[in-house]
Amino acid sequence: MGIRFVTGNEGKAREADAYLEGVADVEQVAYDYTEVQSDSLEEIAGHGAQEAYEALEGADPVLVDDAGLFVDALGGFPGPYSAYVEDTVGVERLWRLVEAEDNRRAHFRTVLAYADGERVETFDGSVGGTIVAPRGEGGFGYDPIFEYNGQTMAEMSTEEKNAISHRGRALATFAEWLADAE
Ligand code: ITT
Ligand code: NA
Repeated sequence: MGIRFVTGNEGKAREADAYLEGVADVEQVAYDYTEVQSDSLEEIAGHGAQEAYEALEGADPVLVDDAGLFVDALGGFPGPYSAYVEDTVGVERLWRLVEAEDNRRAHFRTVLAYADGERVETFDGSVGGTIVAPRGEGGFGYDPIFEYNGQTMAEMSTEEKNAISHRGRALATFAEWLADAE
């Protein structure tokens, strides 16, 4: 089956495509859905998926992915503001902010929302790690400063990252659901 991954972020689509190989054909579609004001990633992603499905021509289901980085010492910042903070403050300066803290624990969380015109379903995944000085050339976004088990996510291949990441975990739950739904 074909799935339209609605995102402006190539990295997300690349990871979903690799993960769902043999399960679904992932096509990246750029559509600027409304990000409703909410602290709930489920609500933001669910609304986005429903809106994108209605606005786009075609029958293939859509997936939306709403993610954030939550730093413990910063009260969960940047959280739902992660995209804005990446664009304004930047990844290097976020590291500088966390460098001063004793507790550098953080987690990534993502919510995938699926819409096929009949139903909207959400699947979430998260992973805990440590904020470190930037290392690595792979991945995207905050990957260079997020360390898991001795490696930053930017030092991992797509497959390695998918095996442990928030997105990989959400995609695993989604793939299980899809297999049961078919
Ligand atoms: P779309 O909304 O078009 O999907 P986006 O990049 O704006 O793309 P988000 O709002 O979900 O997506 O992303 C929040 C921020 O978190 C943004 O700065 C991303 O680069 C970053 N991010 C999301 N997933 C990530 C991951 O797996 N690794 C590193 N950074 C990630
Ligand atoms: Na976004």
